[in-house]
Amino acid sequence: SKPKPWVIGNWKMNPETPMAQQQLTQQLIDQIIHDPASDMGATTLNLAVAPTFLHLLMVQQQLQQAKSPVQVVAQDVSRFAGTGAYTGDVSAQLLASAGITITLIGHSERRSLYAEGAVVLREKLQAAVKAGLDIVFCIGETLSEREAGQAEQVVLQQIAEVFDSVSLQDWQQHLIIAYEPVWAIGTGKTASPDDAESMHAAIRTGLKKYHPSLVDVPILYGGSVKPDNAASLAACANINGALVGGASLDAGSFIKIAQAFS
Ligand code: G2H
Repeated sequence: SKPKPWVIGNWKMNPETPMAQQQLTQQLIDQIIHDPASDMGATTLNLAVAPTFLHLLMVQQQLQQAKSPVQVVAQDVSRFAGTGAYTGDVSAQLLASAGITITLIGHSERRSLYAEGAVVLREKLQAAVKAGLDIVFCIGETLSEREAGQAEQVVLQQIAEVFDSVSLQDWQQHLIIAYEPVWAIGTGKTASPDDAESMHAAIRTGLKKYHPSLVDVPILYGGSVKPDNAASLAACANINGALVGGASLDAGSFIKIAQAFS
């Protein structure tokens, strides 16, 4: 059985003002309410957006007050658990105590722009599971790695290097994988459905080797997902949803993508 799909809008460091954040949120609320036939977020789809830390609670409150099925996701989490003297950081425990139940970890922008590697990502995974968060763990190869024929090996290594940082039970209950080929992020290039599907199948086979129960870990695709390529990605057997950057900043586009996966 295919796991229930996820469509997550990664707003990154957008939009610019609190009012623009509220407007985008309101558009999601309105357009989803106006499309009751799709039943989005209730039984067929997990639908979520990831605003900045600055706007996370504001957006969450707005969605909750409107009884919207859209959930909020943190874009990142501190490597340090609990509370304490960590200027500028937001821990998993602070997120959990504010009702945020899920976070991204290891997005390629964190890996490349902030030099986050296995050591940091293992600590972030541990901090997140300790606080009971669900995690969208992002992996993906660069263009040069793909051209060198190493895409699968790189991606499986990104799982291997963190795998034992959390328990098998955490993997079964709290982990979602997002495969985002770095060369497809924000570039307008998408992996073809065939390339994406073959990587997703390889990831699933890799996970099953750790334990057969990991066959059900949702594996999302990310990298220039748009309304016009969402349906062909959604049709792939091993693609269980999408992590959407640029296109999630337009409510109409984001909802079309969500509909393709619902
Ligand atoms: C990949 C993706 C969302 P975009 O970073 O995480 O962004 O859809 O803009 O490529």
